[in-house]
Amino acid sequence: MHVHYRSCNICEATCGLEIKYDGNRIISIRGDKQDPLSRGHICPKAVALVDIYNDPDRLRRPVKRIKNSWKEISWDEAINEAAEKIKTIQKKYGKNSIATYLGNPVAHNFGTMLFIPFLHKALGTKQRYSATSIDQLPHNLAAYLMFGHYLLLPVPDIDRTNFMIILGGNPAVSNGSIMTAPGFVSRIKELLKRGGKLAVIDPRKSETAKLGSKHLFIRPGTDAALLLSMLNVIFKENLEKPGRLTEIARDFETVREIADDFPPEKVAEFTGIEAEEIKSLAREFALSDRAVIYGRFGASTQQFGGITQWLINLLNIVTGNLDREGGAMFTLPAADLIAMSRMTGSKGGFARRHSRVRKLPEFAGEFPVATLADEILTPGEGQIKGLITIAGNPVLSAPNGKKLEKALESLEFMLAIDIYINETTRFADIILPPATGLETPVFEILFYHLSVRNFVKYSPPLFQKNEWQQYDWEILADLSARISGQDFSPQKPEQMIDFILQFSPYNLTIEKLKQNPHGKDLGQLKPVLPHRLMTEDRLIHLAPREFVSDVKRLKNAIENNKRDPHFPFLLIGRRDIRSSNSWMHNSQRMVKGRNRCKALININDAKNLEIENGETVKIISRTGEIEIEVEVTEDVMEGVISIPHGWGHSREGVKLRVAKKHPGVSVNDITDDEFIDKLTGNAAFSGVKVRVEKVANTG
Ligand SMILES: Nc1nc2c(c(=O)[nH]1)N[C@H]1C(S)=C(S)[C@@H](COP(=O)(O)OP(=O)(O)OC[C@H]3O[C@@H](n4cnc5c(=O)[nH]c(N)nc54)[C@H](O)[C@@H]3O)O[C@H]1N2
Ligand SMILES: Nc1nc2c(c(=O)[nH]1)N[C@H]1C(S)=C(S)[C@@H](COP(=O)(O)OP(=O)(O)OC[C@H]3O[C@@H](n4cnc5c(=O)[nH]c(N)nc54)[C@H](O)[C@@H]3O)O[C@H]1N2
Ligand code: SF4
Ligand SMILES: [Mo]
Repeated sequence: MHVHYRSCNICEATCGLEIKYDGNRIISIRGDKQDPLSRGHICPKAVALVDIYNDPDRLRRPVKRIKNSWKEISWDEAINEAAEKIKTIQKKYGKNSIATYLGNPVAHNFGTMLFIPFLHKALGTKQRYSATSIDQLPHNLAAYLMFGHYLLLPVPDIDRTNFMIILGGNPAVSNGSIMTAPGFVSRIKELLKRGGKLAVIDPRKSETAKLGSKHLFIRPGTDAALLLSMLNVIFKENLEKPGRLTEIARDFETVREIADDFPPEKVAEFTGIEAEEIKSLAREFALSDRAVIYGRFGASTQQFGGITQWLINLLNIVTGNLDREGGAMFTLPAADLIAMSRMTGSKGGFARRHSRVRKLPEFAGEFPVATLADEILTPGEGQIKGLITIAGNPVLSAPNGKKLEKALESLEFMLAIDIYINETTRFADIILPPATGLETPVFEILFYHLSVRNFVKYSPPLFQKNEWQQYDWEILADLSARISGQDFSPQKPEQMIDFILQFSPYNLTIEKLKQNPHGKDLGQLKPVLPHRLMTEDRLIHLAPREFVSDVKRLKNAIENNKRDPHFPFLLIGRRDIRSSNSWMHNSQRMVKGRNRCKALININDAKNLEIENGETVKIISRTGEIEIEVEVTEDVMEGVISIPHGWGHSREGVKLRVAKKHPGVSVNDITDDEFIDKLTGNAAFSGVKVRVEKVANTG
């Protein structure tokens, strides 16, 4: 029996694992107590890594679709045919006729991340999409416009704070996002034990809210109004204390003027939070010596996601909590993409061009996923004719999945680099399946930028891939070379990491990291401003015009606030500890037991509609309808429905035997591709208007 140590790369927590194995049989997977960051924490998904390793439905060789069946073909034939099809389409319709979509697991595989630029270079297409714009684009835009780099994302210093406010995040289940804090629950328990407080603002009394000292229900999509009125109180009562940030930030006066317009009384009805509650929250926050506001998914994927993330940063700044112990801090990672970009210049960039059909702004070279279907379905110069998806399942993850399905069906060619034949990849002509999970090395380069301590770890593969398997990066290298006729002759991903490691002061190499199988703690977060700022004037920009001018839209929404009689409910999402977005439901131990794909409805709403717990109802929106079991609860706000995403595996042609037995329904069949944050183009999943109807003859 042997022991292998590695990081789990399923979610952003990057927990250390201790894996006992014999040959290629896994004996146990436990938390690695010697990992200095995760200290032994893991969640049930880590164990499912074995199921993915052994999954008979996982593709191991390339497949080609011939009508409705799939045929295994050789790597050479598959990549060659894909490259030829792509070249033919680009020759006929132009470079932009091929689009790419990158899904979430790309961010957890350094080889994939480092080699995607080669594919984009080979393709020369401006039609680029990723899960960013159905997730954290507002965070990236706020970082870019305020601090000068899309990765300068402040992280809550959770281990040293005394007061944490969480808006739109449920780290007790998600294990944290833009906050690599494995073992979040124990970290919060430590905060409470040292006399600190946690306040959660969420339309649902979530698992995280239940841990906290205070929970306030908020109407979905109204966080920006709450935050502006908190600023209003802080300025009015002279509670601002930016301290040393005064010298390194500009435009304080503009912020004060904007906030002046938003007294708590004006936003109380809109947000559903009483003016007195807002005042006391603002006071408590401003008067705490170490406090941090942290907003995540629910505060980002909504109509006002962009300004919400801006306002969260502002609140941390005016109270002096940015770049300070116990506040919102920046990391100094060992593989520092921010430092490296001083050389490469890739800091971000916003609205340098707009999408063809709906004129939505580009961010960092990508257009919003909410308009991908339009770009495929709308004829004309520049129409997308071919698509490459890499580790993405947008049929289940993008808004209005049904429309996207129609779009995918109409493509002349689709290539998927993926491990499964799922809801999205079943439309592909060719699927190229990489080695994955325990067969890959792990170096969570992005998440070391977002970690609550400076930390780094390299884990080699546990199992060597077979000689006929390829890594994602090898597929990308081969495909790029065959498309461009040019060998980018890149180094291996590990060599590229060695190069990036030189931009930090830690003097590390992959070889040195291999000597630290539990990872290397690089210490608590330290103040790094102003020298880490990437704005041209090396100042924090408190009032970027993009945000300032978007405040008007919020003001209008507050003034015209009324319930839509046809769609009186607002939809929100939630996560389950045993799911990872859409793709882990083919593991029996992740799906067994109770049905997890349910709609939560408030007890009073259920009474009014004469709906009972466990009943199946119809939920209808502008874009479609689904039938789903309801759970009646006091934990969700009145007028709100909560449904998890990533389900809906009963679609024809999906080759996931376990998942098909626990299919659930896809909430993105009723979310709306036209309901977006108009500033950033990010999808608005929170606050989609729906109505609930009884289904005839349920019994
Ligand atoms: N309504 C609603 N919609 C949402 C969300 C929500 O909360 N509510 N959440 C949003 C968020 S935060 C995100 S990040 C997106 C996720 O959106 P996506 O990234 O599009 O969806 P995933 O379900 O993560 O799909 C991952 C895909 O990668 C494949 N895969 C897994 N491992 C590998 C690998 O090693 N290599 C390759 N090549 N492929 C692999 C899987 O088979 C699957 O097809 O969904 C978003 N959509
Ligand atoms: N178990 C598990 N863990 C995961 C994932 C998973 O699928 N499963 N996915 C991973 C990914 S890709 C991501 S991005 C992260 C996301 O991780 P988190 O950011 O923690 O996101 P969620 O768990 O979806 O929690 C969002 C919370 O926002 C609330 N909310 C909804 N709308 C609003 C609103 O308008 N205002 C406010 N204030 N709150 C609102 C919801 O009720 C919910 O409690 O999780 C990651 N971790
Ligand atoms: S919390 Fe995330 S990183 Fe940790 S074991 Fe679970 S899935 Fe893996
Ligand atoms: Mo995400």
